[in-house]
Amino acid sequence: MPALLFGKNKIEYTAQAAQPTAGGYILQAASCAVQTPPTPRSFYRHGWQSWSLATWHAPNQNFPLQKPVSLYPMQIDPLYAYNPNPNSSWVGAIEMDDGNILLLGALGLEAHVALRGGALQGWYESVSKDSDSKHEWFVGYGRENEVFTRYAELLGQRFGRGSFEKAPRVWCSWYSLYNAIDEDILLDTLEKLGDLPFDIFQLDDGWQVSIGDWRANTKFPSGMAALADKVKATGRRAGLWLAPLLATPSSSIYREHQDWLLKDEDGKLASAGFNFGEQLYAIDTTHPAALAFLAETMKQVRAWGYDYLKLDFLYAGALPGKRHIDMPREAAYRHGLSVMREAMGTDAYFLACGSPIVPSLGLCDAMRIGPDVANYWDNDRHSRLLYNQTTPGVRNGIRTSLNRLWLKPLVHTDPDVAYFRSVECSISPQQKSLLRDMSQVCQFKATSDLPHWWTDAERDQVHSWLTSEPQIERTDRATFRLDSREVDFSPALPLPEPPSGLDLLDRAISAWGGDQGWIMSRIFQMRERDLEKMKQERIKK
Ligand code: 9PG
Repeated sequence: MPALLFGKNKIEYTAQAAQPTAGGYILQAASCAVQTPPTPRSFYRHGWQSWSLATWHAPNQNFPLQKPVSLYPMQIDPLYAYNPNPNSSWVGAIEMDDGNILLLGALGLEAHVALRGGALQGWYESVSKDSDSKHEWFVGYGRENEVFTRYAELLGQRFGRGSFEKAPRVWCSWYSLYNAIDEDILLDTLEKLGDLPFDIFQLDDGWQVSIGDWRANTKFPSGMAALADKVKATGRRAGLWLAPLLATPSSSIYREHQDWLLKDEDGKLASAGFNFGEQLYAIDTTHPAALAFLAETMKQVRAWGYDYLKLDFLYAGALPGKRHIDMPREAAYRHGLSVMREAMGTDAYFLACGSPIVPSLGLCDAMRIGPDVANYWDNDRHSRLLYNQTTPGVRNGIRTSLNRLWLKPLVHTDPDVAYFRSVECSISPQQKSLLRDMSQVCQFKATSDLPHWWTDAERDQVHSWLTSEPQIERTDRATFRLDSREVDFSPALPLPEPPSGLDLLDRAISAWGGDQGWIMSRIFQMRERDLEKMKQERIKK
């Protein structure tokens, strides 16, 4: 077997061709294998989209299946959900006892890496007929930081980078008000933010008629442009959330344009998961009329005055299925994204969320690099019983974001919001400060706290967080020096012990419940009612 040389180390490989490059080699192969030195200490697994788990774990660790199954399209790459070997999207790596790593990373779309049979095995899902030459990989060996940096550099050469120098500081409505936003409460919040230096006031989910009908609902009687004007009058820019690649049964797209939606192999509508109390379907980004709708939607929100766009649930554009034009799924997604980017203009700031990572590079300015945070550290039912690390929680958010920091040279990295409030919040002060430090490390600051929830001291903390720009030095995988302060994110890193014994029954019942649409819809409705109550009690007084 031919070998790659790294100093005195010889690493055997199979691929059509290998050429040296700075820091390693470029392989050409639709599928390739790189032999790993014996007994690697851990394996780096990289989840497909923003919310999917990225982690280091023991090479022989067997994971229970993540549940519930109905959420697979929304949380992981559904094509590999049942693989007994953990699947890594585009890139995988192993760490040796001496602390060096060996990384295999794709430089193209639709690529996967697994650790199997003593080798890092990489394959491209859709192989073009012409040759292996279009299917490139980077193999690097050495210090973790350096190897990932070189991989990111090569990705940047192929896909491009975001063009804004600094990330704006964002107030976002989701993690306090959730769907319970309306015109009055937002204007009240805007006023109470006073002169705190937020650059963006961003409306999240809750303003639209339905998922697919991107018009103001009855809670916004003055319309979307009027609200943007009010935001701009405070010297801030207006931000808006949309999930443009989704459509639910209550939308007019579902009723009138089923030809715009992705189908499965049997010609039925492909599921894009379950959320908002409804089944989710995906827009087919190869359909000309659907593309025209996407472009029109982007132009409309810009015309209203929104120039920070959080485009969410983007994975829907890259799901496996039958498309109007038969093309590889991530290429189809990238095409859809480029049409939206073009329509919104380069002067808009585009945050991609729930987005497949590599296919979004160069088209967005920022990317969510982990699951949602929440006003709690962890949800044991989700993380341990259902073995699902993609659902909301501070621990899940920090873990995956930390393991995605290598993306920083390519895109602004959004670890989700930080919390300062003590009301409506069960995170400990230490956990809150860890989350804040994560936003400093990512150099992306956002919060959703309602200003009247803050004590004076908390408001001061928000101010100094927004205005400070500490020197950041990474001292190890999980440790940093921010100016002269040591920060250690390791409390968020361990994965839960898989359930056993009686817990397995509990797991089965929870997993079953999670797959019942009617139960999930009921839970959604109850949550909405609770939120309204919380709003009446906490906000309106
Ligand atoms: C609005 C929210 C917020 C949030 C986004 C996204 O896997 N899941 O079940 C899942 C559902 C929702 C979700 C993330 C994951 O939240 O990340 O910031 O905008 O939508 O609905």
